Amino acid sequence: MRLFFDPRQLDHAPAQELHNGAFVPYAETPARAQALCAGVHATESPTDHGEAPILAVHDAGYVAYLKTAYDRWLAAGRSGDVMGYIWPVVRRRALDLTRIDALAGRYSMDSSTPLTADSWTSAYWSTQSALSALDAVLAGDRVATALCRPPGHHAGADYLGGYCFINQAAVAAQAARDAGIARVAILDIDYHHGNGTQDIFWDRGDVFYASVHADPATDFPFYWGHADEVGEGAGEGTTLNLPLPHGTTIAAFRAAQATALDAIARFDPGLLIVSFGADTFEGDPIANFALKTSDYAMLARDIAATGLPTVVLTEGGYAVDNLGENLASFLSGF
Ligand code: SP5
Ligand code: ZN
Repeated sequence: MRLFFDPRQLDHAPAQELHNGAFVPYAETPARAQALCAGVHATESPTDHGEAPILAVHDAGYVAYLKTAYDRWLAAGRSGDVMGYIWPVVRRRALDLTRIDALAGRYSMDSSTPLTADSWTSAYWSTQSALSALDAVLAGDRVATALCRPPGHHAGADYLGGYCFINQAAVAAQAARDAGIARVAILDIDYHHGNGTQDIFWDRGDVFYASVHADPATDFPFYWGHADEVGEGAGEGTTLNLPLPHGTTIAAFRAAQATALDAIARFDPGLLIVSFGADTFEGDPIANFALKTSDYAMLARDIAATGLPTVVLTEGGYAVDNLGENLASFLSGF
């Protein structure tokens, strides 16, 4: 199986995130990418598809923000990483925002995703890896994988959050649509709900989003991922949320994934994109499911049994010492 990764994906390294009222070490570390690479034998560098596939999903003002925010932060006399402190929760409308703090709030959803001098570059190459994996599958490979770090599924069309800046799954899905695939399905099995992916395709009937995740009643991102969220307009019925309780083990997770795969099969897509998070692992330091390393191979075998051409993209997974073997187990199932 072809695997894509670019060393520039290592550069993004925020120092701290604000969580539970305190600054704590940033969980989404470069060491995660090294662990992902260590879990597979060899990776190849992605080809550069430019910014157009990113701009096909993300707001132009948001992309400009990602590229310029750190310089604006320095110009404002700041040091350290860019973080907002005020969010437009109600009066969210087109304003000519110039101050970095106004922009940081406008283009983010949380306080746990600092932006550094390297965030754009790392997220850009993470996205190019995803697009290169898509190319491999469009060229006839049955499955291909991108080691996407930083991850993407919490990033919306015009906001960052949840350690995510560019939504690789969404960019790949849109690129597949633009390559002529009429219907694309995204299966998200990260521990957290992929609010950004859901938002981007919320009112679209051509991209199915199915997610198995920790119940947002107890877990980040809280405001998305409840079972009654099914999409709207042309997208009504093409969003499927399957929240599960703390302590979930493979039996319940696998059954929920089977429900998602059944719905995806009825949608009859030409391509499947898997947002794979290993933060469902029993040893994950920021999550509360109890999957074991060998469970990931079983989940992948169930996915492979659909027979769909599949692009695997990595999302979360913070038990760094186990991340490589969890990825290896998952990929072995294909
Ligand atoms: C891609 C992904 O899995 N994003 C998850 C974002 C969750 N952020 C909220 C939880 C933050 C917990 N941070 C603890 C840091 C300890 N060093
Ligand atoms: Zn996650």
